[in-house]
Amino acid sequence: MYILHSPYSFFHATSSTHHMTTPQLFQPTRIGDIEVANRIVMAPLTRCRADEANGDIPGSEMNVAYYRQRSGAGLIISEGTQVSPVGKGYMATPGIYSEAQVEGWKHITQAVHAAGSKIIAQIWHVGRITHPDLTGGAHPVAPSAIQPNVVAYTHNGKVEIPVPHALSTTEVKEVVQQFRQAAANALRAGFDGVEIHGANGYLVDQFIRDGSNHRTDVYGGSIENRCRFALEVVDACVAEIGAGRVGIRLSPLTPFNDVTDSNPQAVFGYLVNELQKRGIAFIHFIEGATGGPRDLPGFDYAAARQAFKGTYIGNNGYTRDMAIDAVESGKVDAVAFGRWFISNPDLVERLKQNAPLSEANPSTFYAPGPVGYIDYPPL
Ligand code: 8OZ
Repeated sequence: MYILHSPYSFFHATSSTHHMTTPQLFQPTRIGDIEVANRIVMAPLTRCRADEANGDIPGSEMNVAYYRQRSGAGLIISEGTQVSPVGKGYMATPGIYSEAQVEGWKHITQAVHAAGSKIIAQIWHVGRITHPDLTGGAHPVAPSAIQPNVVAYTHNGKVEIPVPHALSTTEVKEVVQQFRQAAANALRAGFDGVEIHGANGYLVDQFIRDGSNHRTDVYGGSIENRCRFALEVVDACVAEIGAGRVGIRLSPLTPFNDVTDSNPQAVFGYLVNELQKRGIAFIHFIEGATGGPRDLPGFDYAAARQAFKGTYIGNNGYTRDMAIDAVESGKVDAVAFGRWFISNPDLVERLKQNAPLSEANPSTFYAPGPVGYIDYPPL
């Protein structure tokens, strides 16, 4: 056979003796209403490079270049974007509550779409994990007035986090509306949907867990009550943009940001069942400790995968082989990579080719400027 490159001869060559299959990880699918080119997700990554002086605005040329470079991902989940000024917990993280922020995000979503990928906004409220130096002077808020054993990093250096103000029942409802507005803003900014940040010890997680929620109103006490805030946020986003464009990130076992729960299986098991009833697009699980060991006891991810019929996105320390196997075996529908996407803008191509991966430099994770942000070379 000498017409080596005709599709016909290629078809015969592959379908007869050497049948080569592309792992499902690299094949298209749907995540809710969103069609994606592959099952590799870029995890949300705080990079602290928004325009803070002008109001926490994203969308500089550098920000656009960063996301465009990573558009090989089937789906990009944006860095956490705060739903209000007091929901901000780190320097120079972008917001999604002002018109200028919405305009800024448009530059990013347009660039990602032009490059053939999809992008959703991770909508975020840090709750007690902040300091007035980061919020324009506003006092941190939380389910209960319990100080976390965590420090904040501000322009004045490392500072102690104060005892937070416990939100009143009325104030909780106002925060739900801020998430709803953030979902509306995300669609106006050109995002394909939202991921509610329900993980890593921030506000939603602080409500879920009994270590940080000692409330005696309808938002505290029983498992149903502790999940009420998360589910009201989900319902508000679903009402605003539709269930097929809403997902949530959960980390049932993480100790990150000083969160604890006496029975993660019970509370997160209930939450997963309730999320299934609502038909949301996906649950994004950080399996184990965020950025740490995966094999912690106390939550059955396989049971959650069975209970939830939407897309299951797995995350935390996946290698190429783990990701391919997890999708092939049906343990997960998609895999999110965080750290590897920092230092390998063309991560999907490298995984396809089984090419070596570059290591990220942690000293540039949250530092301003282009170094360690847009200067990692592709293959
Ligand atoms: C690391 C540094 C700053 C923020 C998270 C949003 O843990 C974060 C975060 C992580 O989800």
